[in-house]
Formats: sequence, structure tokens, C-alpha cells
Amino acid sequence: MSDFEFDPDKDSDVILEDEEDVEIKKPSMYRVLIHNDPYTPREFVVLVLQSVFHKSEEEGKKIMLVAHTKGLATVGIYTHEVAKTNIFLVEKMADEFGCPLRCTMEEVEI
Ligand code: TYC
Repeated sequence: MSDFEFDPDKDSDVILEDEEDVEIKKPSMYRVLIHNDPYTPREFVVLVLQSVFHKSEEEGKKIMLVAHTKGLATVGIYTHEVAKTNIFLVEKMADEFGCPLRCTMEEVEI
């Protein structure tokens, strides 16, 4: 067989060797939590959930009520970058409004 002839077995061997060397890691995912406090108006929490996390008004109200009654609520699961950015935006909105609304993130265990 000449060097340039197609040999499917040989080819697939090469690909398999390459695949063994490549470690494919799924990105870690993060749960974003919103915390209750006694000062932030409920409507403002819903507005934040709508504008930062793209929740509908209905979803926003549900999440806000869970945080209000249980102390905290899951907003969603995001990549590290999206979670960080969204938390930064919540802090910015809360600072500008002058309320202590707080969001945190934690790595999701798989
Ligand atoms: N507890 C607040 C109030 O009574 C409302 C609120 C709900 C604040 C959820 C934060 O994550 C929160 N005005």
C-alpha cells in the first residue's frame, strides 16, 4: 500500500490515540441564590429578577416569595462568568437604589 492510500483502520487508530490524550472537562456550574432582607421592597426584587436574570414577572414573584419566606431562593444555574456578572449587576442596582439586596453563588455538585 502506498503512503497516500486511505486506510480506514489506521486512521481510526490515530484518532483514538488523540482522543485518549484530550481531557474534555464540562465547565463547573454555579447556583445563584438571592437572600432575604427586611428592607428591600418586594417590587424591587421582582424588577431585579426580571431585568438581570430575564425572569417573567410571574417567575420573579415566585422566586421573591420563596426568598421572603424561607430566607433565600435559587434564581438559576449558570456558568461562572454569567453568575459573577449577574451578581455584579444585582449589587450595582441595589447600591444605586440604596437597599441591601444580596446575591451569592455556590458551585453545583455533580
Ligand atoms: N423581605 C422584604 C420585605 O419584606 C422583601 C424581600 C424579598 C427582600 C426577597 C429580599 O430576596 C428578597 N420588604
